Amino acid sequence: MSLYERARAVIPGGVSSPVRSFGAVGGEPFFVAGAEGPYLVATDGTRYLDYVQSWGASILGHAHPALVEAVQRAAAAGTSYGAPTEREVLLAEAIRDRVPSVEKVRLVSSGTEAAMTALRLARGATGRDKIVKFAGCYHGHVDSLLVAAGSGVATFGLPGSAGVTPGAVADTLVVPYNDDAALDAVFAEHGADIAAVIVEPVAANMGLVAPGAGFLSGLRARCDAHRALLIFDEVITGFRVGLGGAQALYGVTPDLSIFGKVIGGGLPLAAVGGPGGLMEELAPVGSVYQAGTLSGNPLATAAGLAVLEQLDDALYVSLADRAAFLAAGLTTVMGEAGLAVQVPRVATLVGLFFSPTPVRDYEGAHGADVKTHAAFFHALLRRGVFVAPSAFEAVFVSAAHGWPDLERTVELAADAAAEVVSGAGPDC
Ligand code: KE4
Repeated sequence: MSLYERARAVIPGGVSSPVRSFGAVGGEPFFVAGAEGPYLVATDGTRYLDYVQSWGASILGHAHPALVEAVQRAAAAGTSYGAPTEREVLLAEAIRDRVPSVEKVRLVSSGTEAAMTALRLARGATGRDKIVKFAGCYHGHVDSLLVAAGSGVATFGLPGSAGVTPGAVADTLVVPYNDDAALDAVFAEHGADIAAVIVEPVAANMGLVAPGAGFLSGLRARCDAHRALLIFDEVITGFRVGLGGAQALYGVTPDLSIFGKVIGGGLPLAAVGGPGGLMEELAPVGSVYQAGTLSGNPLATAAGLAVLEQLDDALYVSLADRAAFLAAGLTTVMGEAGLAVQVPRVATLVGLFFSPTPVRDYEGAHGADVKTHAAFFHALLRRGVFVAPSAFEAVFVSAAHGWPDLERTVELAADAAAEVVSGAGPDC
């Protein structure tokens, strides 16, 4: 019996998160035995150049020595206390010191928890019920946000999810990303009832879709005009596109921010941050309840601090240069092979759409050729390069991806593209 068969005998789909199942691209997922730097090592010994990087968490690459040492040292002193520790203070201070809009931080264990907390906080602070989200943006599997979400749901084309009740989404308004007119209409009709707008300031769960010129500043202005709160979901962009996240990159200040992935160094840690007055609406100071047994976990805070200590402007410049090289290389070799692709880039984030035209929203993303994307995914995988097993994710370059790795990736992409065009690859 294969490991995958054993896994499916005891875990739904054999995976702990749906996108890992390769359901969107076909074939069986490989299982990871270990990882180092830019590489994953599968249980069969195959080494893959990894551009998933735990969905963006491993910005330094896998098993960075400083991170490993910090977690090992923390583990030797216990794994969880259920009592406050200095490292939670240090990590909260490190986030505050890097993100001007953040005066106070609540640590949680996942991006979903952070999104859920931010929504409840916005509703509690404003006394309003409605939340606006954007089609194609994914904020975790919060019941009220699983409506035309991106990532797993978008990949499987589910309009929402079974098990989410009409009541759970009754106060959720969904508008197309980059659509100012739709936003104006929803504010015109519901403005007085809107507690908050939650947005991925750079969408990375419908593939990579950048905010159009003025989109984020327009969102800020509309929220101000209607006294709604603006929540930036920076679970991917936070500490990824730059030290201050997308809010620094675009110069737009949200009322609340949520972070994850990078700040946990691959351990379960996420955060909600914002102005002190607003954040103190949270229990135990305020009346908005929120809690978590493992929140601020001592291993996760050790990992997060170890990562943040390594992140400086020079690293982001270098990361953006590598992302730019990869984006340009893919654009060239895929075009030369005769594939119609869009390879958007936002700072250190790269996307890949099999589309003749640029993608600006969820509808455009779903107009892309997911069949060719799947064929290309497998052609790359056979050549030892692992990108997201979904057309609706981003490509993550880490600080461990050296120039030779990137050059090799472009060469292999050219070969994979030629195979896809020739139709010579095996069916998956
Ligand atoms: P988690 O609950 O999975 O830690 O975070 C949810 C989340 C929130 N906000 C954004 C912008 C996110 O991208 C995510 C989760 N990202 C996906 C991949 N794009 C996680 C991968 C998975 O679901 O396995």
